[in-house]
Amino acid sequence: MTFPMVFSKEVAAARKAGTAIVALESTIITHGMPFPQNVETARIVEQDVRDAGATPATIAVMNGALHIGLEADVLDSLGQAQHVAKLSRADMASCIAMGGTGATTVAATMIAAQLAGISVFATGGIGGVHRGAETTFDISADLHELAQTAVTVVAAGAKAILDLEKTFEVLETLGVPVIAYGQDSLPAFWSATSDMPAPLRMDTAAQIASAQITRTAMGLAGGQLICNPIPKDAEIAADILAPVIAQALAEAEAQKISAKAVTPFLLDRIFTLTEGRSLTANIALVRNNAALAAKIAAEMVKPQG
Ligand code: PSU
Ligand code: MN
Repeated sequence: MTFPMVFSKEVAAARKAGTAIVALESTIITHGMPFPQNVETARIVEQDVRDAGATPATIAVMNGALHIGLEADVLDSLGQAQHVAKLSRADMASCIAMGGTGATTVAATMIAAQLAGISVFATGGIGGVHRGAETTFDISADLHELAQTAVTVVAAGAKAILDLEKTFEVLETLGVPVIAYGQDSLPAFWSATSDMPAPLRMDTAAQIASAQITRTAMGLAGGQLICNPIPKDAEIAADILAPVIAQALAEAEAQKISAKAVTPFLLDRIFTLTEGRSLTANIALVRNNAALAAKIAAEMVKPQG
């Protein structure tokens, strides 16, 4: 028994040649950004990966097949589709079995990347521990995935709508290396820095690749989270965002938004409340992450000494 896995032309060629590939998720396209910026961004990010010397593999489930790399027309239709499922570890297999279509979250994209032999993945921000998780228990499956699937995830930290302290505590408990790129503090998604010291710091793509390879060689399961700060000229200061996030959270609570709907609801409200500035920053940070991921992927495919 197997399941359908479809590679885009460029990903198939890169696999054959053994060159660097970077996985990209699709929930950010369907649930994280409005149309048409979502499709435009997805395309630009794919080009950023190419420009930095790797092949992009945007991942999604289309009509029951796991797609590793989306042809341009498929990406277009996914970006405009309504009511696409948001797939995590819990629901990816059932979506494939039922012939469905769904976008992959960080957790599901990591699983798909590993199945396809891709070891580096770029996104915006991972899911994490939601504020108020002590009563709702809303903790993203992304965290457990990092603990068990050997894929290096490049993000701008966890989304600042979350309880960042609790998110990093859980990652520590799960044994996930959290590595800040080029600075001592953890970035906070829309803001480049925070007052949280980074557990680990690395300054080169080669160091990051070597750490993942060493981890796997030691028999340690799981990946690593690379926290790459948003470029300074694109950041939104944390004190400007704090009241906006607070308002979005209050609205989510008043409207009893729960489960998978929480993150998309908050991102959409913050987009409106910042008059689009949050989206501009989000696009800048994803592009920055794609470029770093491509460099790490290039290091990963070099013969290791
Ligand atoms: N990063 C972004 N925008 C997003 C997401 C990440 O810049 O929309 C998505 C990712 O797919 C991540 C998901 O896995 O949000 C987390 O959702 P949840 O909190 O329901 O686990
Ligand atoms: Mn959740």
